[in-house]
Amino acid sequence: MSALAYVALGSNLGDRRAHFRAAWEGLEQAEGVDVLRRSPVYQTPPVGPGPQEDYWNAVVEVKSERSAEDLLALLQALETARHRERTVRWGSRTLDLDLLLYGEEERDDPALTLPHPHLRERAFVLLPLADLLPHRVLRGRTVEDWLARCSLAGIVEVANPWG
Ligand code: A4P
Ligand code: MG
Repeated sequence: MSALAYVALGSNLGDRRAHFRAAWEGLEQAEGVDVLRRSPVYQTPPVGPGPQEDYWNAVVEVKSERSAEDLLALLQALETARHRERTVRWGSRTLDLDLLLYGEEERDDPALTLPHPHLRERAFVLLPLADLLPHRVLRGRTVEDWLARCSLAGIVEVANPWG
Protein backbone atom coordinates (compact mmCIF):
# COMPACT_ATOMS: atom_id res chain seq x y z
CA MET A 1 0.00 0.00 0.00
CA SER A 2 1.27 3.43 -0.85
CA ALA A 3 -0.30 6.88 -0.62
CA LEU A 4 0.27 10.29 -2.14
CA ALA A 5 1.03 12.66 0.69
CA TYR A 6 1.58 16.41 0.89
CA VAL A 7 4.08 17.90 3.32
CA ALA A 8 4.15 21.61 4.22
CA LEU A 9 7.54 23.20 4.89
CA GLY A 10 7.85 26.38 6.97
CA SER A 11 10.86 28.24 8.36
CA ASN A 12 11.46 31.72 9.76
CA LEU A 13 14.51 31.35 11.98
CA GLY A 14 18.14 31.17 10.90
CA ASP A 15 19.18 30.08 7.42
CA ARG A 16 15.84 29.30 5.79
CA ARG A 17 17.49 28.09 2.58
CA ALA A 18 19.65 25.60 4.50
CA HIS A 19 16.67 24.35 6.53
CA PHE A 20 14.64 23.85 3.36
CA ARG A 21 17.43 22.03 1.61
CA ALA A 22 17.95 19.75 4.63
CA ALA A 23 14.23 18.93 4.66
CA TRP A 24 14.25 18.19 0.96
CA GLU A 25 17.33 15.99 1.21
CA GLY A 26 16.01 14.25 4.30
CA LEU A 27 12.85 13.29 2.45
CA GLU A 28 14.78 12.21 -0.65
CA GLN A 29 17.04 9.95 1.39
CA ALA A 30 14.36 8.46 3.62
CA GLU A 31 13.37 4.88 3.12
CA GLY A 32 9.80 4.35 1.96
CA VAL A 33 9.41 7.90 0.63
CA ASP A 34 9.63 9.01 -3.00
CA VAL A 35 9.71 12.74 -3.55
CA LEU A 36 7.64 13.52 -6.64
CA ARG A 37 7.13 17.29 -6.92
CA ARG A 38 7.81 20.48 -5.04
CA SER A 39 5.93 23.77 -5.22
CA PRO A 40 7.52 27.17 -5.62
CA VAL A 41 8.75 28.65 -2.34
CA TYR A 42 6.91 31.71 -1.02
CA GLN A 43 8.01 34.34 1.43
CA THR A 44 5.00 35.00 3.67
CA PRO A 45 4.19 37.43 6.50
CA PRO A 46 4.04 35.64 9.87
CA VAL A 47 0.69 34.54 11.27
CA GLY A 48 1.01 34.39 15.06
CA PRO A 49 2.23 36.26 18.13
CA GLY A 50 4.89 38.93 18.48
CA PRO A 51 7.39 40.33 16.03
CA GLN A 52 8.69 37.47 13.86
CA GLU A 53 10.65 37.27 10.66
CA ASP A 54 8.87 36.41 7.43
CA TYR A 55 8.51 32.71 6.70
CA TRP A 56 9.47 30.64 3.75
CA ASN A 57 6.67 28.22 2.88
CA ALA A 58 6.38 25.44 0.32
CA VAL A 59 4.68 22.08 -0.21
CA VAL A 60 6.26 18.82 -1.32
CA GLU A 61 4.41 15.88 -2.86
CA VAL A 62 5.65 12.42 -1.92
CA LYS A 63 4.66 8.87 -2.56
CA SER A 64 4.83 7.17 0.81
CA GLU A 65 5.14 3.47 1.52
CA ARG A 66 5.12 4.47 5.17
CA SER A 67 1.96 4.71 7.21
CA ALA A 68 0.76 8.21 8.07
CA GLU A 69 2.15 7.81 11.63
CA ASP A 70 5.53 6.72 10.32
CA LEU A 71 5.66 9.60 7.90
CA LEU A 72 4.84 12.07 10.70
CA ALA A 73 7.57 10.49 12.85
CA LEU A 74 10.04 11.05 10.01
CA LEU A 75 8.96 14.71 9.67
CA GLN A 76 9.42 15.24 13.40
CA ALA A 77 12.88 13.66 13.27
CA LEU A 78 13.84 15.99 10.42
CA GLU A 79 12.58 18.98 12.45
CA THR A 80 14.60 17.89 15.46
CA ALA A 81 17.70 17.52 13.29
CA ARG A 82 17.40 21.25 12.50
CA HIS A 83 17.30 22.03 16.24
CA ARG A 84 13.63 22.82 16.25
CA GLU A 85 12.54 23.83 19.73
CA ARG A 86 8.89 23.81 20.71
CA THR A 87 8.39 26.82 22.94
CA VAL A 88 5.78 29.33 21.82
CA ARG A 89 2.73 28.00 19.94
CA TRP A 90 2.83 29.53 16.45
CA GLY A 91 6.15 31.16 17.39
CA SER A 92 9.36 31.32 15.33
CA ARG A 93 10.81 28.02 14.17
CA THR A 94 13.82 26.79 12.26
CA LEU A 95 11.81 24.16 10.46
CA ASP A 96 8.17 23.12 10.63
CA LEU A 97 7.05 20.07 8.67
CA ASP A 98 3.32 19.40 8.74
CA LEU A 99 1.51 16.53 7.10
CA LEU A 100 -1.28 18.24 5.15
CA LEU A 101 -2.82 15.26 3.37
CA TYR A 102 -2.21 11.53 3.35
CA GLY A 103 -4.17 9.96 0.51
CA GLU A 104 -7.84 10.37 1.21
CA GLU A 105 -7.42 9.71 4.91
CA GLU A 106 -9.52 11.61 7.43
CA ARG A 107 -9.01 11.39 11.17
CA ASP A 108 -9.49 13.51 14.26
CA ASP A 109 -6.70 12.25 16.51
CA PRO A 110 -4.93 15.28 18.13
CA ALA A 111 -1.56 13.54 17.57
CA LEU A 112 -2.32 13.32 13.84
CA THR A 113 -5.30 15.12 12.35
CA LEU A 114 -5.92 14.61 8.64
CA PRO A 115 -6.37 16.70 6.58
CA HIS A 116 -4.23 19.12 8.63
CA PRO A 117 -6.62 21.12 10.87
CA HIS A 118 -5.69 24.63 9.70
CA LEU A 119 -5.29 23.82 6.05
CA ARG A 120 -8.41 25.55 4.73
CA GLU A 121 -7.82 28.95 6.30
CA ARG A 122 -4.14 29.66 5.63
CA ALA A 123 -2.88 31.27 2.45
CA PHE A 124 0.70 30.30 3.27
CA VAL A 125 -0.22 26.60 2.87
CA LEU A 126 -3.05 26.86 0.33
CA LEU A 127 -0.99 28.83 -2.18
CA PRO A 128 1.82 26.25 -2.59
CA LEU A 129 -0.69 23.38 -2.28
CA ALA A 130 -2.79 24.93 -5.08
CA ASP A 131 0.32 24.89 -7.29
CA LEU A 132 0.40 21.09 -6.97
CA LEU A 133 -3.20 20.10 -6.31
CA PRO A 134 -5.66 22.88 -7.26
CA HIS A 135 -8.70 20.64 -7.77
CA ARG A 136 -8.57 18.49 -4.65
CA VAL A 137 -11.83 18.90 -2.73
CA LEU A 138 -11.70 19.62 1.01
CA ARG A 139 -15.02 19.97 2.81
CA GLY A 140 -16.97 20.77 -0.33
CA ARG A 141 -14.57 23.24 -1.93
CA THR A 142 -11.48 22.86 -4.06
CA VAL A 143 -8.08 23.96 -2.83
CA GLU A 144 -8.12 26.86 -5.31
CA ASP A 145 -11.58 27.93 -4.09
CA TRP A 146 -10.37 27.97 -0.48
CA LEU A 147 -7.34 29.94 -1.63
CA ALA A 148 -9.54 32.51 -3.40
CA ARG A 149 -11.13 33.29 0.00
CA CYS A 150 -7.75 34.16 1.57
CA SER A 151 -5.70 37.34 1.39
CA LEU A 152 -2.39 37.03 -0.43
CA ALA A 153 -1.16 40.38 0.93
CA GLY A 154 2.59 40.47 1.40
CA ILE A 155 3.27 37.05 -0.15
CA VAL A 156 6.00 36.91 -2.79
CA GLU A 157 7.68 34.03 -4.60
CA VAL A 158 11.31 33.43 -3.67
CA ALA A 159 13.65 33.43 -6.68
CA ASN A 160 15.93 30.41 -6.90
CA PRO A 161 15.20 29.10 -3.38
CA TRP A 162 16.94 25.74 -3.67
CA GLY A 163 20.08 27.10 -5.34
N1 A4P B 1 -0.36 17.16 14.72
C1 A4P B 1 -1.65 16.78 14.53
N2 A4P B 1 -1.93 16.65 13.24
C2 A4P B 1 -0.80 16.96 12.56
C3 A4P B 1 -0.47 16.98 11.18
N3 A4P B 1 -1.38 16.71 10.21
N4 A4P B 1 0.81 17.33 10.83
C4 A4P B 1 0.24 17.37 16.05
C5 A4P B 1 1.72 17.64 11.80
N5 A4P B 1 1.47 17.63 13.15
C6 A4P B 1 0.22 17.28 13.52
O1 A4P B 1 2.73 20.41 16.22
C7 A4P B 1 1.93 20.24 17.36
C8 A4P B 1 1.29 18.87 17.36
O2 A4P B 1 0.43 18.76 16.25
C9 A4P B 1 2.28 17.72 17.23
O3 A4P B 1 2.46 17.12 18.46
C10 A4P B 1 1.61 16.77 16.22
O4 A4P B 1 1.47 15.47 16.79
P1 A4P B 1 4.11 21.14 16.34
O5 A4P B 1 4.72 21.15 14.97
O6 A4P B 1 4.87 20.56 17.45
O7 A4P B 1 3.69 22.57 16.85
P2 A4P B 1 3.43 23.87 16.04
O8 A4P B 1 3.85 23.71 14.62
O9 A4P B 1 3.97 25.02 16.81
O10 A4P B 1 1.88 23.99 16.17
P3 A4P B 1 0.89 23.99 15.04
O11 A4P B 1 -0.47 24.25 15.63
O12 A4P B 1 1.09 22.79 14.17
O13 A4P B 1 1.34 25.29 14.30
P4 A4P B 1 1.25 25.38 12.80
O14 A4P B 1 -0.17 25.18 12.44
O15 A4P B 1 2.27 24.54 12.17
O16 A4P B 1 1.57 26.90 12.62
N6 A4P B 1 3.04 31.94 9.52
C11 A4P B 1 3.49 31.82 8.25
N7 A4P B 1 3.49 32.86 7.41
N8 A4P B 1 4.01 30.62 7.81
C12 A4P B 1 4.05 29.48 8.62
O17 A4P B 1 4.53 28.44 8.18
N9 A4P B 1 3.49 28.54 10.78
C13 A4P B 1 2.97 28.61 11.97
C14 A4P B 1 2.87 27.40 12.77
C15 A4P B 1 2.45 29.88 12.51
N10 A4P B 1 2.54 30.99 11.58
C16 A4P B 1 3.03 30.86 10.35
C17 A4P B 1 3.53 29.60 9.93
MG1 MG C 1 3.71 22.07 13.00
